[in-house]
Amino acid sequence: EARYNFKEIEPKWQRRWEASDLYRVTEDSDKPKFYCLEMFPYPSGNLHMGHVRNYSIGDVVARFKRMQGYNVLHPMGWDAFGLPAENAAIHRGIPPAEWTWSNIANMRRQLHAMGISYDWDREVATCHPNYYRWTQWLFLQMYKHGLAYRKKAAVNWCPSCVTVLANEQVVDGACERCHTPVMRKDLEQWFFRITAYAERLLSDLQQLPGWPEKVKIMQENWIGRSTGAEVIFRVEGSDEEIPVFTTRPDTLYGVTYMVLAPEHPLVAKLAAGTPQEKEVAGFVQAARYLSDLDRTATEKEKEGVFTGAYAINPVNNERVPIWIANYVLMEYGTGAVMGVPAHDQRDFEFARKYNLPVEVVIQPQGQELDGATMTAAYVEDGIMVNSGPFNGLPNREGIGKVTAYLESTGKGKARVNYRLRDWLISRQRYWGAPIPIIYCDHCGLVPVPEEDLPVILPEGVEFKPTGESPLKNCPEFVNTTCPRCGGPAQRETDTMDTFVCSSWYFLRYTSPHSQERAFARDKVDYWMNVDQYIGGVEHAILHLMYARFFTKALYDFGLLGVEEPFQNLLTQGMVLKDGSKMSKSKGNVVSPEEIIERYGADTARLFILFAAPPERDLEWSDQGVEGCYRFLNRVWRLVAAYADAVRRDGGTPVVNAPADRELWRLLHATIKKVTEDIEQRFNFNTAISAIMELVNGCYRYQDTVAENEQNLPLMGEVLRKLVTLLAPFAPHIAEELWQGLGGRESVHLESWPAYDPAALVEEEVTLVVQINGKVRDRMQVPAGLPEEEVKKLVLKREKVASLLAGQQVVKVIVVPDKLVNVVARW
Ligand code: ANZ
Ligand code: ZN
Repeated sequence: EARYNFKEIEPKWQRRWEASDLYRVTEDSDKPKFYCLEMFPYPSGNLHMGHVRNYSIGDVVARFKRMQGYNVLHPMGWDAFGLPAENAAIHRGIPPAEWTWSNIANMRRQLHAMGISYDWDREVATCHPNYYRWTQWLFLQMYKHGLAYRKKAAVNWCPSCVTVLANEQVVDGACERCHTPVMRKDLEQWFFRITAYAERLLSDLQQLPGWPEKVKIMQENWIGRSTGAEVIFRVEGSDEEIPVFTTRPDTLYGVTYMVLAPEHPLVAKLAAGTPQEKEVAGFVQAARYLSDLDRTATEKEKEGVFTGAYAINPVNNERVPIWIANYVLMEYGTGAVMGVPAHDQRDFEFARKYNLPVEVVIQPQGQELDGATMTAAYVEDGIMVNSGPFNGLPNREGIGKVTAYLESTGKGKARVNYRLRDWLISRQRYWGAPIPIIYCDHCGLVPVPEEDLPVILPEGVEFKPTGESPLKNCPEFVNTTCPRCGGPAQRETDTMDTFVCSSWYFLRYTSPHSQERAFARDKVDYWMNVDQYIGGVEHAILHLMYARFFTKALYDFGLLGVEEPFQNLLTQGMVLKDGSKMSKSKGNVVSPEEIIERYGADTARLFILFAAPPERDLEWSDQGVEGCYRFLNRVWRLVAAYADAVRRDGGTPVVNAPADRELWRLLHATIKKVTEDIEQRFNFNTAISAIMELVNGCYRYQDTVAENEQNLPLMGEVLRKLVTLLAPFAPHIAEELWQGLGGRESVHLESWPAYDPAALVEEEVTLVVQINGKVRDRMQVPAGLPEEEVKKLVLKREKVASLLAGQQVVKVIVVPDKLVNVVARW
């Protein structure tokens, strides 16, 4: 009998599945649909263990659902635009397209070698003109609906990557990719108006019970909703007004100064002609080199300068100095803050540093605060004091009352503020989807007509990191004619953030070949939304927020019938080695290709699914891999030992003998456990251990039951079910063994086994009967029989009664399902 030769069977089945279109799907209204999606990879060149984990998890879900009778869409593609391709071009002279496509080819080959059940016919690559044409088209829809706009903005600028970064790509004040501190720079940029969806993005999180709580909390914090009021301060001696956003209108009488962000448009005007003018200009210049995070960090020294101008407090007409300071951000609220040092810690520190007055307006119950002597801001609740008509009110009530007063006098209004900023999508980069806009001297900004799409990314472009898009060096691209007047015009040379491309790829999978539209309405309606999305938690904010925004916008444009893209989300843990994340920089990488070469894809998949539940981090273990490989060999030998006999001696099993009944019970208990572990909890690890138990049970049966008494129809049934249960985890070996057991069609077309609840009951057990500790008898009783019943039964037995004749029963001790001991005396 042949040994387990994964090197032969894995490529063989991969070829046959491919040739028979086993995983190809089309819309089928007779079946319930299931859309199973793993986050598509960036084609860096090679699969890493994180990919292997992500796709193995997804493949179990897809195969399991397919066997349960669902019409399963399980696609794969490439998030193929982005910086690394461009860096390869700069450092190694390889054109980005060539680098990307050859990486895709290699990774596609590696994915095939893993035996994942993708419908490859639906493969997409975001860098293909057939794809980015529709990314451009979606940009135009955003533009048409007022959700894409251009403005000059102070942007995050990475001096090392020489590009603009989205707020989301700035981590701890530094570029997320190269960790260089980020600067501020004013540039004309394209934005998507995601802030128009802030409220829906927040409140619709409640419609997502199938998302991890931690991801929803991260999104909630990112959106950062605050309620309060906008209060309008007048500038003394001018018509200018400065609105401020505050969450504490109850402290309005405690304002002792006002602060503007250094970039606030009024700054230069206010300081003009004052003795402070020069100092102010110097301060503004310096602030550009500080990131938002550095500016607002609580441990950071608050610094500012007086502008020389004054504002008027609208409730008491007090005159307060206007300062500028690094702790106020232009992008938040109105870019201006009312300073209330007695009740805000940052204001307090600022006031103490620059000798500004501290005025208490909220008094704690039973305690007298003094602004001159207090050592920290009082930020708790209390009673309003020094607040004119509001004196004596609890401050929580005061918030509403002061706001109402401001509204009635036209000096302010209630306001909700979000931390979420509009999404900056321009990149001064080559390898991305060109923004389909033309600038005409005569007509101004003109969108490229839809029928002229795609705006093709030209080849043979020169790369010089200048901070401008390399497309600027390409006159054939830049120079064009105006679609409106036919005169000379220039193309936009910025490309789109790659997060734009990945915000709609799950829709393209539903009609990947369409030349007419981004996605066909009937197909997208059939498949959406994604029933199970699986990926890394590092995308908790960016990608998942943008994809939700796109889905909502397209719903509003009437192009989609759903408002949320991903019904259920599973965020997988990391793959660790020696306690830290597997990564090139740590030099602790185990390459999937090596593992597949040595043990086969089935072992690699099984190990990664067995080593930890999907959401937890997983520690790589060579012994663990070895163990999984031994297990598959054990399954192989077991099936090989019975395959011929089972094929000859088929039929429905008759289960009578106790050993047969035990094996039958174990089979059904295993089916139940594996089904529930996959379906309810994604506990693939415990599902796999249950399958291992079943294999042990089979070996026990083989070892303890004489060969001529072994129930071959039963064994056949058990092995066929065993192989079926194994199929989602280790698809190649399962297929090979299935054929060995006489299967005609693919095991992956089998129905998922159902268990028989009746088979789970352990029907009868044998009790040992003792009298005064000596074994005297045995009796068969129903399993789990209550103690009282056992006592009655044992005393009624003829043999026991005769042995006890003339004696007195003192007590009866019962060990349930095992033993009963009668204690008796003469
Ligand atoms: C006066 C005040 C008094 C404030 C008080 C707080 C406490 P969240 O909760 O994050 O929304 N603020 C407003 N705009 C700002 C900006 N552009 N840069 C820096 N700080 C800004 O915080 C809102 C509070 O942060 C606002 O309420 C304002 O300070 C400050 F006892 O106004 B408050
Ligand atoms: Zn024109």
